[in-house]
Amino acid sequence: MKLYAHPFSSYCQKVLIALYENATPFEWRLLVPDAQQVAAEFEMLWPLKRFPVLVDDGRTVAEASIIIEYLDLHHPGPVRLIPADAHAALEVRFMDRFFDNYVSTPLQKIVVDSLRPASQRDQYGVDEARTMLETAYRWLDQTMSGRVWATGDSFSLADCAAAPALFYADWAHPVDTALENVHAYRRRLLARPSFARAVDEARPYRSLFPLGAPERD
Ligand SMILES: N[C@@H](CCC(=O)N[C@@H](CS)C(=O)NCC(=O)O)C(=O)O
Repeated sequence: MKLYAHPFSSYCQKVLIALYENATPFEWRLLVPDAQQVAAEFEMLWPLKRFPVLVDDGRTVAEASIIIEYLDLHHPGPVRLIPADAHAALEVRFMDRFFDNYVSTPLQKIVVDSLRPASQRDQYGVDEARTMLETAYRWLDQTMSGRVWATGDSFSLADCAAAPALFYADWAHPVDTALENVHAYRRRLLARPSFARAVDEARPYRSLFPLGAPERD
């Protein structure tokens, strides 16, 4: 399998966690500015040019959640990231949507806006994104009460989504210190070996964070 990805990208880290959880072998196709051949392959595979993209036996799989679902179906390992029970799987997919739509999406809005020329910035949209993050953090703090992982005791697809989302969201819009359940969950995610590895592999790229990476994590 080949993974078109960049180590500092949050959605790529989401998939890397799944791969590392099960020690699934794959070949990196590193999307860096001077790798023109890789970029050309990537654009042919997925003209929408959002990464990561997985290629397995001639089949192209895009969208991080779908890649993880695909891995669970076609390359399962000891850690099942989608529960076999359909009701439990629904809850996992719901929490995965929560982290993508209400943490990662506003996070991306803030980060991408900061890369625009000053005259083209969208202050209204950024304020909306910050408000959404505040609401999401508060909801998550209540939801995580008594839970170890996003849906309870088992690590899942939802935790793959949560780890990079909360990691970078706390950099862009810090989580209130009063939200202890969110902070504790974020720390547990950082201590998980699969995510710790992804974070370590991305350390050389921290200067890419346009808002300035804090001296922590
Ligand atoms: N919905 C996509 C989002 C992927 C995404 O936004 N990836 C970012 C990197 S974290 C990207 O491709 N950025 C490049 C761009 O926006 O041009 C998924 O779940 O995989």
